[in-house]
Amino acid sequence: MRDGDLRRAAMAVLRGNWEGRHTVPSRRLYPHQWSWDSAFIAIGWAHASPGRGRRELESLLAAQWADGRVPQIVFNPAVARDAYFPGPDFWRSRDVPGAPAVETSGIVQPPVHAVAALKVHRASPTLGRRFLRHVYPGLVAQHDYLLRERSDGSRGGLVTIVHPWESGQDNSPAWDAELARVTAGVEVLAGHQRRDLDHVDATERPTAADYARYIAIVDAYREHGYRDEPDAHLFVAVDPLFNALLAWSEEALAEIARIIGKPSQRHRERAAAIRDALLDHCYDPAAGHFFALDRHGVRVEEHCVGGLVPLVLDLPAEVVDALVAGMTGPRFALNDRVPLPSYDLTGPAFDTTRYWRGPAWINTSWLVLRGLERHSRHAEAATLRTAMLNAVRQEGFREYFDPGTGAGRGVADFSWSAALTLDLLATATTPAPAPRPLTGTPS
Ligand code: 2M8
Repeated sequence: MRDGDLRRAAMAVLRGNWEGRHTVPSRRLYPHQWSWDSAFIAIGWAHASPGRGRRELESLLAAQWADGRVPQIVFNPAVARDAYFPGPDFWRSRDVPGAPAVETSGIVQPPVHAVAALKVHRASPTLGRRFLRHVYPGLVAQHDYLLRERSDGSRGGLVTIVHPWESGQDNSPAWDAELARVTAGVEVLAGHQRRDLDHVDATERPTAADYARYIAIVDAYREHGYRDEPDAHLFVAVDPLFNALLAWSEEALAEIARIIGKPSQRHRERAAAIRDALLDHCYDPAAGHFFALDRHGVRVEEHCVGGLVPLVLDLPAEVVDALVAGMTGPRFALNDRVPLPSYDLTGPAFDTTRYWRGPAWINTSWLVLRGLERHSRHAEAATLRTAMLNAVRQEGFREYFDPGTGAGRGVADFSWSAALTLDLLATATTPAPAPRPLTGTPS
């Protein structure tokens, strides 16, 4: 398939999943609006219809809670209440003071939205300045919530996630040990009906034992009115991907602030502080990888693709070299056929089919690709870009891909796979702009 045909096919997926104010990740499996999906999708719309990109982010921010949290899911009232589990009757956001009028879940997802807003602005800068003025306060409040409620100042100020769903890498082996501490049996699922298994083979999805724990974690948080009180959380972890995207988005906020004539220094300082904390706490020089932390701040030595995502930040050269060595070595086996696996190909928990335990995803590879470009690792970036395009060309815009064969898995017509393909095609010949130096020198 030629680039022009691939572009048209990607645009057809986004148009087919457009709901008037937002885009569903998948009509069948995910029929509502998802937070970080919307950010990636807006990046795709920036190339196809910047107006839709703006609406995508504005509709998500319209569902922001009074405390600043941007919810993981915004439920579409026009969709059957039981079309997705856990749906609005499970989360019961309407019972919570400060929740928006539209029903949402009570947790968050990785904050890559300021990066998306900046890309949407750059696609149509004249109109976009008004757009940036409109979304800037919500994006600042989103970060303020995380830095205020999810960080106690320990671990250098890194923010925590309080549910595996908040990482976006739901059943990653990085969460296994922390999740195992949640004492919930499958009886927790009684009275609930998982809808994911109507659409995707059970071997690709989280197990019933995992789902029982996911539900128990939300039950506890909901009982606390989704307030981040210490005993509200059965699960606490630090995710390098989540924190790297927060820092990257702070850099984007600095640029947005500059464009709309507001002070930007605080954003640059925050970005640098998070980057430094990632280096101090999550980076293991012996392994050459960024690891997640458990609730006690101990590194979880599982090599997950999220541990390569800090490449989007300004990093010391020896750290970049080590990450690239890990990516091209046996654990991630960078090649031009299949995007990066979500988890160590040689790891004890590796699984070719279960979605965040091995399969290759377009969004995480896209993040790593942008990181490689930032550090002028053009050869590796070109290889990864070829792999991503080969995957979608051969298999279509699937949700994820078998990390060995490249066979498409999960649902078809998955929005962020299409959206980020549009970004890849649009940026083929444009070298990434030189990174702006941050406050402070990387240690
Ligand atoms: C997957 O997560 C949802 C829960 O949020 C699910 O499995 O039901 C993940 O891949 C997540 O990263 C993604 O945002 C979501 C929608 O595409 O699906």
